[in-house]
Amino acid sequence: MNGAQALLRTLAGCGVTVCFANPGTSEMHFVAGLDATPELRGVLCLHEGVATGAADGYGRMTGRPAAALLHLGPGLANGLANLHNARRAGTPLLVVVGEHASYHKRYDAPLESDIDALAGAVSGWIRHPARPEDVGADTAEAVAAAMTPPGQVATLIVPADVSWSEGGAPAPPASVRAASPVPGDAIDAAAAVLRSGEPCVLMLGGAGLWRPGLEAASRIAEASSARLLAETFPPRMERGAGIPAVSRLAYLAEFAAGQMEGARHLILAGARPPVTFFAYPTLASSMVPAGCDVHVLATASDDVAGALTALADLVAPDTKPVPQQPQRPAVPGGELTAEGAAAVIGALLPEGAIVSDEANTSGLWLPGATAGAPPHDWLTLTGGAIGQGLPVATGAALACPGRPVLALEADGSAMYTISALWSHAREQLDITTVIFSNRRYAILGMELDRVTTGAGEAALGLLDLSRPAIDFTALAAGMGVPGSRAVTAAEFAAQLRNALAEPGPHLIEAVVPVPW
Ligand SMILES: Cc1ncc(C[n+]2csc(CCOP(=O)(O)OP(=O)(O)O)c2C)c(N)n1
Repeated sequence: MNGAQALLRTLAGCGVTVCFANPGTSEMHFVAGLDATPELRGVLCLHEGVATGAADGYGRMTGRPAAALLHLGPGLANGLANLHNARRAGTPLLVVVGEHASYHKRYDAPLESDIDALAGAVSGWIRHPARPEDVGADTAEAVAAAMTPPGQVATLIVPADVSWSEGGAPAPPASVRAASPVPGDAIDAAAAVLRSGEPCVLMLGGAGLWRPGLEAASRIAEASSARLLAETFPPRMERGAGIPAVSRLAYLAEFAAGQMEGARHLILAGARPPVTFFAYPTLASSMVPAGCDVHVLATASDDVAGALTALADLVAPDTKPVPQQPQRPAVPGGELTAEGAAAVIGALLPEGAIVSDEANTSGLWLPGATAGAPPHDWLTLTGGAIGQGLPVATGAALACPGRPVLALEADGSAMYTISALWSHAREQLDITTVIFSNRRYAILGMELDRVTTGAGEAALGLLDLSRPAIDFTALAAGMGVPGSRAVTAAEFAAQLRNALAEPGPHLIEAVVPVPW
């Protein structure tokens, strides 16, 4: 058995069943080994940003890593932005990077680069198996490292000669560390804060936004005066009718400040202390109000739901969670707007849907319009690196066959990784992509207005996507995805209904104005 075969057999033995791949010459032995490893499904992605984003979506939905197979330093570099998003999400994800044969490196061949430096920017764990004999154990450890709570990017850099040389053997799975239990002292301290009667915000993040954490948090809020808030960009949030509803902290610092106003205590459960997305000359970076004490109940690597449940049992032993009531907006009429599109989506969102949300400014009304829809999962842009939504939808659909996936995409962001549509078609994934076509980098227009005055034509030209207008239905058709365009709310509703009713991928270009 060669090193590549040992790698593949170990992955299969560790339960890694999907590999999002964009291979090159140094990965040919890995590719050749796939036929003998039917447990591992290779999914071709036409850009590495699709492969890494898809592995992120898969990991967020399953709690287990998918592999992303990338070609040397340049392939890894192409995938970095979505690995950054995965790192911020705490997603379990295994990157396999093929490297030049060890004896070839000193010749400084064209693809030679500093793979370690690139991997180091996003990985919590890096290993280079030096001999085929090491590959099995290193792979098993990589999978366990990726699953270290809450999850991290683990990168295995495999020289081509280690892949092709004999001497490999599969290794059994390595043990995975469980989420750390939260000590009783931290729970008692949070209980004391809640009992003080002083204004308190309980901020939830990570696994705290899944149903058990939300239910415990709802009990706590009911029995105390604590306000609940969710982190601004959660990796995966369970929401909808029957699940306690929690608002997310706003992206805009001015609104977020209002949500935090008056808090004397901030209890963090799986969330980081809130900060503004960027620095602004006139705003503080920290969103913690002056005079507010911060208490860490649980970090993202702790057992967040366990801590919340223990806290609820202390301060709210007889209190039940308050579920969101079912409620859907009416389908509006007239020209399509972002607000109207949100209402249509809220009206039609199917039960069990997975929403990959990269709608940006067009998504302002989505949380409200979908709050009372049947239960669903909501995945957000965790690291601010756009081009995540279509790939994450790809991975989520492969992770959860049988569940409908909606990719809600701003047009500018969609273009970064538009080739994900080709993978949607090739794998016949049940993904409905909605492109909010406002033909602008609208958020940057807003940011420009916030920090400068009198922007001229040259400046505004850099934020304009209308020359030429992007024909998303043609792009979709070119990649095998049936597409349509909607300019009225009624057209959008009819097209969304059809897309959701028919299995396989669809794209709807929703032509909307900028919301202001
Ligand atoms: C990888 C990456 N490159 C560039 C940016 C900077 N950026 C932030 S928002 C944005 C434009 C977003 O436009 P679009 O996706 O169309 O959303 P809209 O603002 O129109 O709602 C850009 C280029 C980024 N966040 N990430």
